[in-house]
Amino acid sequence: TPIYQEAGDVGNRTLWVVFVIMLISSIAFYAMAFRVPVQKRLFHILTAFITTFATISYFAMAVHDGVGKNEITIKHTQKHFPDTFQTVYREVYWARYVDWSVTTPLLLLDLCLLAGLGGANILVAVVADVIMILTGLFAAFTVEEGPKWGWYAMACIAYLVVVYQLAFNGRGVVQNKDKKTATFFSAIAGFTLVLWTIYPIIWGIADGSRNINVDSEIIAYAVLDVLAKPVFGFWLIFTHDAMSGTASLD
Ligand code: RET
Repeated sequence: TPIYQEAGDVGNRTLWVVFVIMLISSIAFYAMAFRVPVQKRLFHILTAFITTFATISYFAMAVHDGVGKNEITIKHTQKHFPDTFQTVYREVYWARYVDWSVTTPLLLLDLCLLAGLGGANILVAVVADVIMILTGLFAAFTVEEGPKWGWYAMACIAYLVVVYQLAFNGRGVVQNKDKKTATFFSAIAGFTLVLWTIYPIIWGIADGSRNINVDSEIIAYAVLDVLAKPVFGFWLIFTHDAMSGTASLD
């Protein structure tokens, strides 16, 4: 008999809660955008778009549309008996990857513009980021262990490129701005890198090796997503608006 690894009530309720958080944050970011002059709206709009995509993706997961299944066969070897095989079906929330493939580049854009990175560096960060998410998606649907961790390794290498752009190039170039902006960039980019690094860890123990159930996986990503999008966004916008002279993109 096959084993089904699926979300229960707790997971489903969590998806709805995050949907509401993302929706309310989006409305707040759009409202805040309208209250500043149009030339100063770029961060507000970018951040509002990020939570808008998350709202759509969480809705899709909550109504169970953005969800597929991954089938793996486990072989049980027994002495003196023929081998038995067991099929495990685990839910794969592919809507996350649709969300991440759009929102993580936009989050990076927020940070790159704050630092004042040049076009080539921004492009490298964004492209590496898209490669990270797409290879992560392939990893999620690959059923054989070898290829699965191969895709995962590729995603991790792409992630290191993103880290390099923010931690080295971003930090270097932001020194040309005023001291407040440099300090703020270090804080919010540091926060981002710590949070983002937890995603591949969760992936490894949830989707990758199936050591935690689907409900725990949903909760772990829910906490990370709320920190990485609404909390990140409010922090960025309030601080940026408060920094005199840097409210526009200069
Ligand atoms: C995957 C698995 C493969 C290895 C790596 C990953 C990284 C994912 C990241 C996701 C960030 C998501 C954010 C969402 C915002 O709400 C794809 C999990 C490295 C860094 C910030």
